[in-house]
Amino acid sequence: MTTRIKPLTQRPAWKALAAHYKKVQDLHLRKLFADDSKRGERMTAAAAGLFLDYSKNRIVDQTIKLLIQLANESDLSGRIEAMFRGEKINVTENRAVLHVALRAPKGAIIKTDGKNVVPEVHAVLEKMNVFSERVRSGRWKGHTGKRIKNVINIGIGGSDLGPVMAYEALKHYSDRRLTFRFVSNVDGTDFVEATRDLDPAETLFIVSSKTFTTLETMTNAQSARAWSLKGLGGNPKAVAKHFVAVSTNAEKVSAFGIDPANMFGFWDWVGGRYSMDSAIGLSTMLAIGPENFHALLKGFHEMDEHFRTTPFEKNLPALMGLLSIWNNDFFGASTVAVLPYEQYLKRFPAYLQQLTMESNGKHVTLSGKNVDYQTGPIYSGEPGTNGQHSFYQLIHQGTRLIPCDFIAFGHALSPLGRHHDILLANVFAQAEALAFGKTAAEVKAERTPDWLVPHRVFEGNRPSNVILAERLTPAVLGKLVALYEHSVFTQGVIWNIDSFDQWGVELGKVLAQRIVPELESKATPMLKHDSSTNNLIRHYRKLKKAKPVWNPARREKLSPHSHTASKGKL
Ligand code: G6Q
Repeated sequence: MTTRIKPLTQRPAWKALAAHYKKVQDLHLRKLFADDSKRGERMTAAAAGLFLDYSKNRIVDQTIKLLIQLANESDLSGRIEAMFRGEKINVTENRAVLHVALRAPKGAIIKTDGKNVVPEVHAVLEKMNVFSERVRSGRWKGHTGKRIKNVINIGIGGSDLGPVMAYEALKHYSDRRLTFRFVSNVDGTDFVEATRDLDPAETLFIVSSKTFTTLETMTNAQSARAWSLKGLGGNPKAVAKHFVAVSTNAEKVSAFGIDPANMFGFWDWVGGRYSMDSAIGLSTMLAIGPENFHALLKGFHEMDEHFRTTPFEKNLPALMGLLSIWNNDFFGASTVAVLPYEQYLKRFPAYLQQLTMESNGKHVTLSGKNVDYQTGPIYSGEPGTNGQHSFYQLIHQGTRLIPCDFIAFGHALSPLGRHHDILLANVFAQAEALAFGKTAAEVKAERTPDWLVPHRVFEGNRPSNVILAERLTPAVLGKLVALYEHSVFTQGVIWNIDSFDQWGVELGKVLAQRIVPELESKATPMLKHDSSTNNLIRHYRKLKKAKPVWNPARREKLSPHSHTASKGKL
């Protein structure tokens, strides 16, 4: 699959793009728009209810032609088909990459290792439907017979960021009688704050972990178990009513004490950061209900089909991926700002950070050779308009080129007076200001003193995409996530890297396990790290021994974690 494709920088389209870049690099968007009155209408594409305006990128028609030629020379179509066919395109883990099967309709056939995976996907979805209805209707009772009012998802990375993002994004559609919390960090504060005002008798934990071995999640799950049992009289049978698991590891789940009947499975062909639409989305389904969850899946699927079947010049994920390559590899833009003008999408940039950076933060090709070009850019962002009053300054007038993705909607989910028009005016104004800036002549015409003029000049020529949709619904969220998933895939194919492994994450997991006993042992440990790590460990052990400046015993009394024992004593 990879051998007949030339190394990236030797592909004719890459060379042509490099030459083309030299010609167009200094063209200003002001001129490009002035010379072509239809540019803003022409350089757009729409699919599945999403509208993409990419006209404010530093491109001409020839750029798109060459980028598509690059996609063809990189066999993007073949690689898309290979993914949808269930080929093991995650070569370093020898796994298929089938998140697209998670949202395939019931009758679809998607095989890996000769087996159609779609029926299993729908069997798990059905189990999730039934469970969600039981909890949401109050038929599922806790150990003491009380109905569940609080749901806490315990997970980290891919087993957390998707659920948190989806819960926040779709809060408008959620059952407000239920409280949702998400515990990910092994820092005890995360767990303590998430549970401090909750009654264990009304609280259900979802332990979400593909492997069921992740240190943070297992530590939090053990603390949750202790918290539950303490509040429920200590009977281990209570665990069955207050814990469910989402995992691929049935053995570890039952060793933890969770009834396998309360385990929701998924498969090794679902990567953690591609799993929010698998059983990892159980908290999402509990919040918004099965019907809305299925609408979310439909949205994903619609974008999948668009990506699989649409020619690249009209293909939203392919275009976004190719434009990202252009900005990153030719203009040297090392970051991308994701700027949703929708408060409910406040966790979307954090979610995309993992999706994009864990997928494409790679320095070797599929065959293990060092790349001689830049790969995944750094993603960051905040919802607008908040960001405008902080980091946008650097985007407008700093020395770096930061392409922006603006995301906005025709309708507010919380309509309030003039708010939405004002919000949207800001999106359009920002994209306009970034592209066109403000010249010295314009600044002078405002009677600005000469010495102040340079400070008030905006060079402009800052690229951006604007993505518009009617309103943020479960289906639209699915489409947006799939749009970015496939854009990431497109970029990974061009760079010829494995977008689906994460060896960088694995190393940290192993090293931490080694150091834990060195911090906990009573006897002074024999340290065999480098001198800095050894010294830091010794320093920490000293800090641990030092007398606390406040009395933890008193804090313990105040802690709601002992609230069943200490209620009334506060
Ligand atoms: C995602 C990564 C990583 C993973 C977490 C949690 O693609 O693999 O973020 O999701 O490390 O892993 P577990 O689900 O196995 O606990």
